[in-house]
Amino acid sequence: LSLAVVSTFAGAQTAPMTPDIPAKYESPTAANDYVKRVVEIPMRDGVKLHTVIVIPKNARHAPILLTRTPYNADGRAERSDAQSMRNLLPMGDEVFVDAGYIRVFQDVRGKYGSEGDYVMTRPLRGPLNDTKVDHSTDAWDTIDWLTKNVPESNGKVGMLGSSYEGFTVVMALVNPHPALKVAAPESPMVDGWMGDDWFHYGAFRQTNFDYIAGQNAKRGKGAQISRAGYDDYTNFLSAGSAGDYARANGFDQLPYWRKLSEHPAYDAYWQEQALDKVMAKQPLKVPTMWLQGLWDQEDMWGAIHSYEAVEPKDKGNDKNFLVMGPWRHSQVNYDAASLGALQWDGDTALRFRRDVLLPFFNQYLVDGAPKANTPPVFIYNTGENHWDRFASWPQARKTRPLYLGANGKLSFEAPAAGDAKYDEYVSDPAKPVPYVPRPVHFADRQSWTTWLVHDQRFVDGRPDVLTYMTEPLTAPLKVAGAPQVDLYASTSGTDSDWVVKLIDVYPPADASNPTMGGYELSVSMDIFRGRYREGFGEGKPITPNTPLAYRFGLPTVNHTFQPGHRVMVQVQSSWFPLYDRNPQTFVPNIFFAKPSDYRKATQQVWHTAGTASAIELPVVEAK
Ligand code: PG9
Repeated sequence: LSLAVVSTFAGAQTAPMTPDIPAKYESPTAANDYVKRVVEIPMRDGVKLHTVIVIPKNARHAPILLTRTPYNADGRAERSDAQSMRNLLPMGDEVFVDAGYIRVFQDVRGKYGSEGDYVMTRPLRGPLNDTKVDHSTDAWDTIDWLTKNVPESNGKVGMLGSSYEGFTVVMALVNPHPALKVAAPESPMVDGWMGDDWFHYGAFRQTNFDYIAGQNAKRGKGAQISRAGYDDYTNFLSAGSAGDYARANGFDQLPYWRKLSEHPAYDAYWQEQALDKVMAKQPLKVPTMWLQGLWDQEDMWGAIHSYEAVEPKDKGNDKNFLVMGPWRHSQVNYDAASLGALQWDGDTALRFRRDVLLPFFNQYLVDGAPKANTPPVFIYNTGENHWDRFASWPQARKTRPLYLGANGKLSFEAPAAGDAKYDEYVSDPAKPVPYVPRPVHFADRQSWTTWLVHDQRFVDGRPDVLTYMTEPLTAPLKVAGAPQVDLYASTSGTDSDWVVKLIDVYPPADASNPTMGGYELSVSMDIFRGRYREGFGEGKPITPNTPLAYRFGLPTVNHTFQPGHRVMVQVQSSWFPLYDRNPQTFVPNIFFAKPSDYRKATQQVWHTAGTASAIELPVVEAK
């Protein structure tokens, strides 16, 4: 026995102290049904962009599906360590894999494997960008290279991607390469001030601190902000202003924070970057499907406003398409049979990807593919639980004012003379209204992705939240378009936020689904920073104790309030800690408000003739 051990040992080729990590290790690929090529594609300025190309084995004349990402191209193309392309690529890609597409992911310049400088949502060349490159040129150069260097392809490229990746799709549409044949910007980041990601009508979204640190502290995966405690309500409240929070967490080192905080108003910095305005200037050259969720907690503005901006120039009604699903942000690429407590009619995202998106892409990308039966507008009715196919949007041609009245009444009848003129509450910045029940934990993904459909009963009844409600409906009430807020309100302060929520109140009991009994489902809601009442370009102090008009659009809806349900409107003046607190005293820049600027204010919502607060509902009248 001892001889055998010695002889085995003597015959061994690998010395015991050979380092155990080889210079290079590659998994065997013979069994894979795809080939992966990783290439560095040169741009016109010499910068090389890291690009992962996944090609079905034996592909010929295959179309290319391209996504340009700040989120690690290598990682986007390795969902699992798989032998099959279907398992390798993200879930949303499965329908394209089954159809034989070549899939390409590329790191945008300056992130992960790509060379160059990273500039957050790099503006187009022009007043804000004096370099020779932007995402429009990078997409052009990439598509040009792909059509010349991927022999398995048919030279036709489609682009798709959600959020930041959707923003890069829109950028590619600004001056599209001729080989770009079709595009789907999914929840694209289009206007960061009006309602995508950074602000909503000027109110800053503090969840962005985590995003900015994660995105900008390093070229690869960035930094995490450490927390004093679990409850972000307490963490942010004890920090003071958003600027105080930033300073305490080292954000002065991050140029993007400095840019954001130097531009609190909708000045040229934001206006120049608003891609819906850019897209509106010329007709679309590439068939484009603008797509987003109806409860998109991150990019609620971009797709619908781009669709609406471009539509007047789509003379042939053959280039501009709109899709809105009953989805959270980016849920189009995942399972969408439910959202929070809401159950849909099957997996709404899969059905869309399979039955609408893929045939649309095939039509323009697959040689000889039939014309797809693509509806100009494909939108989910969230009250009746089905998809609608429409020729145009919005469906409602006019709006009907739903009036806020005395004693919590909400109705289509204007307020009666003799009723109380207003309702009043005290908004205290030391006790802001939470946007979800405490403890608030931004990192809780379930809470973040479903907060827009959270049951609003948790604040209904708070002394600083006003509630107005109709009688139970006797007939369906269908709204299809963007509700407009027409609020007459006064504040004892010199600045104020106004949060307005349009809510579907379910009947008190539902034997089939008991937990939905009395559910207060927000159909559409938003926040408006009062200092921008007279114009977004510059914040101005509010005249105290005077009813003034606040007009702003709420997110688009396609919802039928069912008989037996009631319509509710809630009004409040904070939504914390998602939105930074308004000090309620006018200061030049709210980011840097001092503790003494934060003051209680008495708020009044008016309902008299001449100052009749209402929500203009885009009602589709029954035939
Ligand atoms: N909503 C994210 C984002 C996009 C653009 C800028 C900042 C954030 C995203 O999901 O990509």
